[in-house]
Amino acid sequence: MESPVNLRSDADRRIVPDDIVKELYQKMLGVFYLEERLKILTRQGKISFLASTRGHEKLQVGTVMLMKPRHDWFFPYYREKAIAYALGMPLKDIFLHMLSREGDPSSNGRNMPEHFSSRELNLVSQTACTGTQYLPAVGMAKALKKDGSDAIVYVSSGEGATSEGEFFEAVNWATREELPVLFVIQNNGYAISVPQNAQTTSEVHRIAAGFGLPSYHVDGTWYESIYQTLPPLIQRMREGGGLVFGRPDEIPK
Ligand SMILES: Cc1ncc(C[n+]2csc(CCOP(=O)(O)OP(=O)(O)O)c2C)c(N)n1
Repeated sequence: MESPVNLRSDADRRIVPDDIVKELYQKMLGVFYLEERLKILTRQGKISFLASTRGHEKLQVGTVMLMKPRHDWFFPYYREKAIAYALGMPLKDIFLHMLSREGDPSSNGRNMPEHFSSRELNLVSQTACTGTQYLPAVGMAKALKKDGSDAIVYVSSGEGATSEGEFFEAVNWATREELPVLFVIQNNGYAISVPQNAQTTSEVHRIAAGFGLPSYHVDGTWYESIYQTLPPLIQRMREGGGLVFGRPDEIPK
């Protein structure tokens, strides 16, 4: 049977060490089978909302692997159960949350599915309104910087949510104060039925440049590019250098 998980094998395996490739592959497979099961439960009417991570899971799992779980902070959006999974949220808790059951540690079944949160994992839920994760994420980064911590903050959304005012406020604030925030915009080309070209006349990875924030355009389905691009940026943020995004040849030394 053909593998359900594509690692873009040749290039990925040359650059990325074998143990990392294996861990990435195992975790992506875990997410794949999790999604398959959740799809069935949704069709059975047992889950009220499902946003598949299919095609996003390599970026999500692979980014967590390059960060420090339980030390760094995560403000994901609703299409990111692979973040919760890669951070180590137990499968039982993922299912309890998705099925809106009592005992769900995210919200005891009260919040909308796909809105994971966990105190131990430093994982914070957005609200059902898109874009609401951005300003609290920047506030968290400000608190971490004030405390002298080397922890950094991951915040993300699809390209559609970047049209919202909160995104611009957050990018401006984080850039102005050189806060350790990694903005990860997952551009799958569509915000429900709205294509990217109806969203902006610019390109999503160029928007932040207007605020003085260099942007990187990384192929999130190719782990080699993620593996080479993110670590120097993460390191720089940990050392107090604020936030950066840009092309690999622009990475500040
Ligand atoms: C403030 C607000 N406006 C609209 C919606 C309805 N809505 C939910 S998801 C979505 C599309 C978001 O697209 P994108 O940010 O590109 O993420 P994707 O689902 O493509 O990964 C919209 C418009 C919402 N939840 N909140």
